[in-house]
Amino acid sequence: MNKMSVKSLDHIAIAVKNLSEAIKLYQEVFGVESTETTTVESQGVNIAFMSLGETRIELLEPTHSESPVAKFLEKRGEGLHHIAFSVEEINITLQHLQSLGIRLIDNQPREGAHGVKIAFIHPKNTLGVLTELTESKKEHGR
Ligand code: CMX
Repeated sequence: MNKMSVKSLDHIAIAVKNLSEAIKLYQEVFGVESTETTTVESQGVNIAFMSLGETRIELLEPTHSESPVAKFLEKRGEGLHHIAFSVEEINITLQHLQSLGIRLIDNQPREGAHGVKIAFIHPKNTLGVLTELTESKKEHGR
């Protein structure tokens, strides 16, 4: 691989204090209809995914006070938490980024919502924006 090939913007994630209020805001103010909620206990988050055309908004609510998202809310308040790019082969992409000297938070993929493989790049290398890679394969449609 000569360069990283991002397939699409999978989602934009926003950290929120109260998931049901945030969903309500998106439904009532922005008219977003499709909402799916899930919990990723290993990462301490309740998640709402809302489809918006080809991409999605992901609302993140901490499940407990030690969750990384709880710490984020304490430090920075509600707001943009990360963006996520869809890639086909996450392991190959991570190896490629390492070969370029890009600092990763996850050297190996971890499990995200719905068991999808994800990995975070250190925000120092991505203009201060926490950036997630999410493996997109035809079978799970992401
Ligand atoms: N935006 C910008 N910078 C951020 C950040 C954010 N959201 N979160 C952390 N950082 C910065 C930190 O300030 C820190 O900077 P320094 O190294 O300069 O101190 C650096 O990034 C590393 O952060 P950390 O908290 O020290 O690192 P951890 O390894 O403890 O945490 C992280 C890694 C960021 C992935 C984790 O804190 C986190 O946010 N986890 C939640 C992940 C999440 O959103 N999961 C749901 C995904 C589900 C899915 O998409 O399927």
